[in-house]
Amino acid sequence: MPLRAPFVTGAGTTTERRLVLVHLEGHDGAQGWGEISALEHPYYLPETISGAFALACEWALPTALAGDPDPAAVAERLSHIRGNTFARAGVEAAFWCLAATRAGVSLQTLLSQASGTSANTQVVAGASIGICPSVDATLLAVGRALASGYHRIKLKVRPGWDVPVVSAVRDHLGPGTTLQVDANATYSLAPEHRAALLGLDRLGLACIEQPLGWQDLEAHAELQRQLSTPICLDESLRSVRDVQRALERGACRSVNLKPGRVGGIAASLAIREICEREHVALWCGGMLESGIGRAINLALASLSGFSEPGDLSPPLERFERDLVNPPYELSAHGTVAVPRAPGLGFTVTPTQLHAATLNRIELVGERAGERAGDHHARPSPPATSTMAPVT
Ligand code: OSB
Ligand code: MG
Repeated sequence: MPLRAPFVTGAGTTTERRLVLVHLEGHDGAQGWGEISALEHPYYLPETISGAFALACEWALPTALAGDPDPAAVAERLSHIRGNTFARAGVEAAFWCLAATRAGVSLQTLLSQASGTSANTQVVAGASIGICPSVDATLLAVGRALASGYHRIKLKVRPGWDVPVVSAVRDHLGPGTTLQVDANATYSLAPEHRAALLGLDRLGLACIEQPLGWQDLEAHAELQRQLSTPICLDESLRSVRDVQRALERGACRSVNLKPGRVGGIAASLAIREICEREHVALWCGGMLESGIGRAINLALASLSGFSEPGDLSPPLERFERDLVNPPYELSAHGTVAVPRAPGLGFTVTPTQLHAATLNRIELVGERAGERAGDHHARPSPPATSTMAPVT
């Protein structure tokens, strides 16, 4: 899916989004959708979208299909796969969606029941603004986001693009608007970086997201002791255990929760519970998803415990076309309404889907089960391995 404009972060530039969709169709005709939202490049986290496609076809789907389709049971089987969180999560999400469809309830209702917590009918959204060519271009983008109704502005920063641009935006906004930054792990504790981070600390930010290395909880804990602004972790939190460790060490005071990054919805529900119990700020992050992935994030973010606006902007703001109908939209109040229809709650448009599809692999009946049963066998390569448009 081509982006309307490149999305630039400290981790790299995205101009076109390749995603992997997981579509389940049961013998009863019930359907489930999931989305694998790993990025194209390995500069955000190690997982790439091409690798995740292979892992889903060769391991995650066969494992998921090899037993009880109950989503908690699927999540348990998938938990034996190490890493590869985005691939696992996309497959698992499709089973949550399928279960909701079969129960005749919305994904939101299923998640609310599974977590024993209440849910909101509207979810507050924030805007994530990439690194722009100039301060003026940034102010323009911020102005557009405010006019759209967003309740929070998140600016991407990196060394050399931080205190001056963020101060200019803070001056423009005044002290009352929620502003935060996301560094995508581009800073260190070297003196010049530390000075910039201390400069950001004076700008009244809601949080500084992932300033330091993706594997470095200790450095974040050290930095958090020196900042009054809460550190929020993104890349560093790839499991329930990671969240526990980060909180124990004081490495963050805010959690960006992306179901793909933590390995799925079951893990997300456990993290939600921890954050609610420990009164830790929690919000739902984004991965430039299509309407399918956004719909799943939306259902999750509607649960109690999500205390801050999420990266839940409509896909049509970034992409020329989306895959769902009615479109995923932002209200004039800067919220997104959670659909009440059974399952995903949005209809996937076959024409859009077909037009956007580059490659497709189908696992059918016994074949899927057969491949899944034998964990020790080397799986055969995918049936279709070229990236050619489907005609
Ligand atoms: O670091 O939060 C991030 C998008 C892709 C990869 C990483 C990140 C992002 C975002 C969210 O900032 C943007 C969105 O999905 O609206
Ligand atoms: Mg981030």
